[in-house]
Amino acid sequence: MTTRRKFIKNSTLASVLALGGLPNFIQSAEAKKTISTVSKAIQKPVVLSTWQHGLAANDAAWKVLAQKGSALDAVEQGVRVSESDPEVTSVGYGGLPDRDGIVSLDACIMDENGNCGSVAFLQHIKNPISVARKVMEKTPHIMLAGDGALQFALSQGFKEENLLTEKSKQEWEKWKKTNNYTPLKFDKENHDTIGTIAIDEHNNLSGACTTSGLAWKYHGRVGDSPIIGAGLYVDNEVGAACATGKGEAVIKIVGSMLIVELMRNGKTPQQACEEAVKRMARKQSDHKDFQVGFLALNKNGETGAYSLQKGFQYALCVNGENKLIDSDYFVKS
Ligand code: SD4
Repeated sequence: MTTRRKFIKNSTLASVLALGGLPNFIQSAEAKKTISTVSKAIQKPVVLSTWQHGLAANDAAWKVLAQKGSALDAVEQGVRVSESDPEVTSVGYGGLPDRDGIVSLDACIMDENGNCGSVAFLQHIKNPISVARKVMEKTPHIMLAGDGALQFALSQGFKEENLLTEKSKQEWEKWKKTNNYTPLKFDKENHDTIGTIAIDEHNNLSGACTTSGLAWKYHGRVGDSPIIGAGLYVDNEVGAACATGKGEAVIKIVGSMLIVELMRNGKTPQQACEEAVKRMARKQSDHKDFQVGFLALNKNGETGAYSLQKGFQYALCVNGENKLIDSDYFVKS
């Protein structure tokens, strides 16, 4: 059996080799020296976020990271920007409602010590990620849902607000006229949940994920985004991963946890994302009809991204330089 220590070493070595690094014959002492040189050569901190609005999230996260702040604070501050932006219609305030016209939000957060907090089916609170963080820090629990989550948020000083903007209400009314109460399919266009993962100066990883979920969903539906292991997972020994797209498909393969475990076993972040998407495709015969995208980051600051379909973009910020990147994808025809 391979020990965890060996896994970590193998995974570091695999990362180095993937960078065109060490020849196979190198002795382990030399290898160690070279690995640490290479690791230092990779810039940290690093933060990456799903979709185009991930650029604004990264900017906010970077402000924290650049001042030697923690990855945990960075990811929370980052995703709050998307949550508060009414133009982002899949997250927080302005998120498209369920088929009954009610906005309900899901979010989770995880830190470098394996602590996590989550809220599901939360209504009337603009920044569910901060409620999730309070669940993590102030309760003996990990996940609060529905009315209980709202009650808890209010007890922590969060303000109750109407999250349905006029624009989202109009979209819902338009949809109602033509759609006979049938939820949308999770096609390639209708979602843009924010997932943000980061490594800070102190070499600590954290992640956050927050969404209003699928537009016109059944009232009460909860996706992958608040589920630790599905929408987000962080293991400070190995790496972090997050997901966007059809939550039902991500939950079935426990996508983010799977990616972290693949990295633990020696895959690079890119290889791990690809393997998770391929597993999903193998096991879910309708995979051509929906979109899922994953992001991953390892302890060396290396990143990966892969999606089922064309069109997944993510924002990567290294050394203060924030770029939007087109992800590679699986379904090529
Ligand atoms: C969900 N995964 O609720 C979320 C939605 C999403 O980009 O990611 N949209 O299933």
